[in-house]
Amino acid sequence: MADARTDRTAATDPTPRPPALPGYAHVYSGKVRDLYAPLDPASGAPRDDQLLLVASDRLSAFDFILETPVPDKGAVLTQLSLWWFEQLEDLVPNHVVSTDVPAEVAGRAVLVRRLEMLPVECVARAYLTGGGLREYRADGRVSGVLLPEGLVDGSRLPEPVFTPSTKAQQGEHDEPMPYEDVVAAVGERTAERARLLTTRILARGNEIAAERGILIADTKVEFGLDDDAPDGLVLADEVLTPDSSRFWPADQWEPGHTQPSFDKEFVREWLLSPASGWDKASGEAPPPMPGDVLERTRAKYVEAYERLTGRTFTA
Ligand code: PZK
Repeated sequence: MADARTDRTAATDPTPRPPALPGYAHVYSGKVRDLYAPLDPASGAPRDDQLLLVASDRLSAFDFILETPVPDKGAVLTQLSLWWFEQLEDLVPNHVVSTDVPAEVAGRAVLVRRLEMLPVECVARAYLTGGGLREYRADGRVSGVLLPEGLVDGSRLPEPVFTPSTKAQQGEHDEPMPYEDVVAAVGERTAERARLLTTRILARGNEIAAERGILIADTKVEFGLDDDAPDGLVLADEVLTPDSSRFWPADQWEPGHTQPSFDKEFVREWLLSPASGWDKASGEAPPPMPGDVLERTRAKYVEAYERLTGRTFTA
């Protein structure tokens, strides 16, 4: 996946770490998001049935968290994810409880049902690139699924393919996970349901996005278990955002080479250009983003939200 990787964060990390939120206990932080548990007002103890998912404005590129936050990125991705949950409601129930959250994180946090998460990254691919392309070049298959001959970087697949991966520890990259291992981990019924739902979510996402000039090459979703859900699976985390998916501009789609990223094109182009003064191979943290690169990058996130949802983004 585009960013299902670990970031080498500089030893002197200037990124503000998760803010204290009155009424919440910090549980965990990922690369760009923070997880809290609401405190029970009566006992002061963390609730065990809910979580607060907070999206920051941090951006990762080439496995680094850039020190310059992108204003409103967290809110744009949160609002986009909420919109997708609605579009997918007839396919799968979701974990959202409420968007009534503390003012400090308004617009970029969601209160969710705490679920028992599947120990699998559920990935589907609609276009061939990245790790999927490497697998195809080795043996004509992705995640065990035989594909037609002659596909190249960026080719559209006949239909979305489920390519699950392991949930890597912080500091590690996800590894492809054979479907049999998913079955062994969660059982045949749940594995089959996760496969079907993940590919349907990507297919539905592309039906909607294609009309708006965006291709969704691949995506990663997370499911939780819930005995009360019709099929036992509940869609969790964020869904069909540029952080969990590869978004490509449809008008520039041209199989045969690496496709430009809808959201990170300007950052990557600047980082690789002499203008940044940064050497990707150096292992050093990238320098702060110049104002124009920052503004153009912010505009791409807002554009993705507005094109997909047909709504105007208001911070
Ligand atoms: C859960 N993550 C990933 C997200 C982070 C890490 N509904 C849920 N129930 C239980 N656990 C999770 C969820 C969800 N969603 C999600 N890890 C656990 C994650 C945001 C910030 F630091």
